[in-house]
Amino acid sequence: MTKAAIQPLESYRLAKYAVPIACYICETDNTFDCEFCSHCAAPMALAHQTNDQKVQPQMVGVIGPSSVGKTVYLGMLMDMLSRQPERLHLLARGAFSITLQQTTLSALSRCEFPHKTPNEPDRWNWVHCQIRRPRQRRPLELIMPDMAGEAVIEEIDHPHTFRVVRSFLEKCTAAMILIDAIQVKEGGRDQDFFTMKLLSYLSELDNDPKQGWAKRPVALIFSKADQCEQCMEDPDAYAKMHAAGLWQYCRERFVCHKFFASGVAGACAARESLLDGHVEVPLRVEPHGIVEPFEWLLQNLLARQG
Ligand SMILES: Nc1nc2c(ncn2[C@@H]2O[C@H](COP(=O)(O)OP(=O)(O)OP(=O)(O)O)[C@@H](O)[C@H]2O)c(=O)[nH]1
Ligand SMILES: [Mg+2]
Ligand SMILES: [Zn+2]
Repeated sequence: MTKAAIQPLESYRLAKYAVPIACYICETDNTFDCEFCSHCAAPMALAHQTNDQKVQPQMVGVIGPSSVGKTVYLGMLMDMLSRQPERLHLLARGAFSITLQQTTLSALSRCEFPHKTPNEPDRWNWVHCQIRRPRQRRPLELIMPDMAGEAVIEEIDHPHTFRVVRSFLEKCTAAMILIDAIQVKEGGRDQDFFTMKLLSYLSELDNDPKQGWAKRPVALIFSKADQCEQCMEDPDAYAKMHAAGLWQYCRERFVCHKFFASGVAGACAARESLLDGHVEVPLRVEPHGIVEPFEWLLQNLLARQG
């Protein structure tokens, strides 16, 4: 025998599904309980975090090929900013922002570099933070994902393969482009070519003469400059001498650009591992030139806002 039971009708729950939430990156409508956008795979947490804010966050791209040092740079930048409130006051929003800082710093403290960023966009860390400079009343909200270099290259070579990369770069108001100083020193032209390809992709995304990429601030950062003294001393002269094509291209097409040099390791050694082959290990952590490009970018973003 079965007893009669009262089954409450919970159809009101369905009502929530009738109100879509737009993805912050590609603006596709999603249901309220989606974790990642069904179109571009960006985290819907960004849309939820920004939904009730007066100031909409700006997006800044940290771009470069695989292994150029984006994860190390961004993780170290977050860590340094969160510890120097007198220089720039940073407030991280959402768990991702802290995860990136945590994984980078815990790897460096074990004398290792962090792992390669996976290609799947739903596994990237999207840094979302609030930044306030001393004597600045209104804070800036920024979103800076740690994208995988391979995904960016794939999108540039075959547009529309990584929708999230395209939608994000269309909306960026500034970019930090990393260039491997060691490879440039060794005479390889790949870094030079890749950066020019990336810059021409950006110009084509938005070629508006006033608001387009030609006028947006672009910081060109030589990474791993701890291994290249000449680059650390004068990054602009280094670019002119070792990446002349890129240096000239920037002068002609990007009004607001500047070359920088940064390095996180004081000294590195090589280790042979059975699983990973040749692995670089940082023996000391001595960050140089990490905050400067970011400060320059902020100054220019604020100047553009007027
Ligand atoms: N000497 C030195 N080596 C660095 C530095 N930053 C990164 N590296 C080296 O570059 C490698 C790649 O760094 P990542 O930050 O993982 O590179 P990435 O650009 O995030 O690469 P993807 O995740 O594949 O896009 C590290 O494993 C280190 O061997 C640095 O500041 N100095
Ligand atoms: Mg990475
Ligand atoms: Zn989306």
